Amino acid sequence: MVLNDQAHVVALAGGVGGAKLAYGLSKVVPPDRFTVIGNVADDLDIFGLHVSPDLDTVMYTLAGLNNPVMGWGLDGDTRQMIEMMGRYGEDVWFGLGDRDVATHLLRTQWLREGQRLTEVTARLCTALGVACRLLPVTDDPLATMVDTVEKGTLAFQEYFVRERWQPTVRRVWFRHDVQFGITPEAKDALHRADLIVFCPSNPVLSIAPLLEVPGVHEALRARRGPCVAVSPFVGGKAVKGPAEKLMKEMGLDISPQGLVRYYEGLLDGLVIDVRDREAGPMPDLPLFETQTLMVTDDDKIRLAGDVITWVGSTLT
Ligand code: FO1
Repeated sequence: MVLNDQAHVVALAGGVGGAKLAYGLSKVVPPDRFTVIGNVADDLDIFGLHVSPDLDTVMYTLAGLNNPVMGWGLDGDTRQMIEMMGRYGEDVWFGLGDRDVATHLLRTQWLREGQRLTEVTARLCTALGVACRLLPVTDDPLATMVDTVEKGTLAFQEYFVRERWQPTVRRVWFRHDVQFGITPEAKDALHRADLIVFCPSNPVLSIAPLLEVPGVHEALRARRGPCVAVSPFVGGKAVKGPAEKLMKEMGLDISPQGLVRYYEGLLDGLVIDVRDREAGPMPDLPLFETQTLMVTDDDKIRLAGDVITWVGSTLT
């Protein structure tokens, strides 16, 4: 790796694409120098449990335990609990695996005992052998809300899972208390970062909620090293999920130039897929073209290594 061996790397991640690059980075950056800051705005309370889907997707992926087909949930998990809920007549649109429930039971119990989500996440990660740090961006309540044409205002998981992201999106906004903010741990990680990477997560649904938290923008603007994004688009299309559909509905430009504009001057460089090298006018900042599709673990590690090497040779 060309980036100095002592460099601290922070990844901003949410969802499956973010977790994949986070996994790759965890294999090329020493664990004591690598931190993932995760989205919590798609958390939900269901059946009395506090579920943090994005933190869990990253945690399971870093632990090598994720379901490789869906990208979220645990590999080999079963659905007996949720089937029994169905027999009781419950509307089980949000699928919790039997072993996955253990994570939510413990998280819920520890939160009720007064531990912060940061502490709870650290305990879960340590138990699963995750050596790097995974930090929720905030310990305060934060919820992504989606205003749709057909179904009115929906909570994030209602839009994403129950309605299978089919309703037309008018606006995405965030519900939170007046007082909310970045955790001291996430703030410290951003301040010490020599490189910040926006993972190829959905810009509106995964990265924007992180940027929304008071303290994050300020920390990014005061960054001491470069901040780069890996585009979530390949050949002008989202690899998975609603990013392309939703951004078009919101009138946002999904080209590399549009992505740089969406991140409002926070980027020092952008990584795009080779298939997007002709995708309209290119932004006026350093660009790195490579294969960004991550199917195998080798793809994730290769992309992470390429990003680190490019930053080290071009931006530092
Ligand atoms: N995604 C689905 O499409 N359907 C589900 O039933 C579902 C359940 C689920 C349970 C736990 C968990 O950690 C994630 C789960 N996800 C499910 C994924 C999740 O909704 C999304 O990946 C993220 O929230 C989007 O970033």
